[in-house]
Amino acid sequence: MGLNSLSAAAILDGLDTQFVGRKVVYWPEIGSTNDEARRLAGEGAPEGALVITDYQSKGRGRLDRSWVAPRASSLLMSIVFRPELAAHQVQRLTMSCGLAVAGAIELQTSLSAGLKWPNDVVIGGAKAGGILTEIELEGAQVEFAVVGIGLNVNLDPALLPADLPMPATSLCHELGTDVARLPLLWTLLQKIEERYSVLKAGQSPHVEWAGRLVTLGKAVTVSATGSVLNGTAEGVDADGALLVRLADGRLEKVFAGDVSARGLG
Ligand code: BT5
Repeated sequence: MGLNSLSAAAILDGLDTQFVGRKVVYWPEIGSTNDEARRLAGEGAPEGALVITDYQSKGRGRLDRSWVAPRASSLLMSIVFRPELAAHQVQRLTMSCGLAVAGAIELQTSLSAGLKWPNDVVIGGAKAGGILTEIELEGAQVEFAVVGIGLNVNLDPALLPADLPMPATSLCHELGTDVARLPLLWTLLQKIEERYSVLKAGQSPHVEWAGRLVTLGKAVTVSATGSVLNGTAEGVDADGALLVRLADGRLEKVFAGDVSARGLG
């Protein structure tokens, strides 16, 4: 189990990055890694600072939804970034990290990973992970961003609440065998660093990201705060907004919400 046990020393031992994860804080248990990373970022933590844990008592998704993961079953982590992005561009960071998660899964396992707008990692139609990006603003610019990643590695989906809106899965559940978390983490941090460099050079990853989205080209229902749209998911723009073609022919741009393929749940 050596390659499955998390600690700061073990993480640093196999890490092959310049800055992502170079400052690492490991907690056996914490409220939410996003809260702790935000606190550290506010105190001046450098880009790439990583907070990682084996258990969260207050793991969060968007809109105060909870993120549930039995102890040591997952990768639960948050990374501090200081990107030169305007607030409306911050989904670029979520897209980059989503692509990094999908890439790391595919490098470390035989699975194929997809993404679901705006922040889910899916395998075979079920949710295997989620990303929660939170920002602190300085005027209209991002002062810092914290990207939280929850990835179900050796998690038994039967232990999650029964009423999830989308079925859940994990790498282990799909493969039928446990996956060591450290090599997966090392690959993931490396992929995140690579993708972040491209982002910093001013390029949005939206074209590649769109290529991984499982709902594009499908009839979808999009629920945003206070409204529900039915249409066809046609594409995404450079900032990750979903472009939905409505029945009357209009193209609607959706910045935040949840999407489900109609008829498929
Ligand atoms: C997300 O939100 O998917 C983002 C999840 C981010 C979690 C990480 S863990 C490390 C860091 N620290 C935190 O506190 N959070 C981040 P959203 O799209 O809103 O989806 C949340 C919904 O996913 C919940 O309402 C449940 O329905 C479902 N869910 C909860 N736990 C799950 C799990 N382990 N696997 C699959 N689905 C889950």
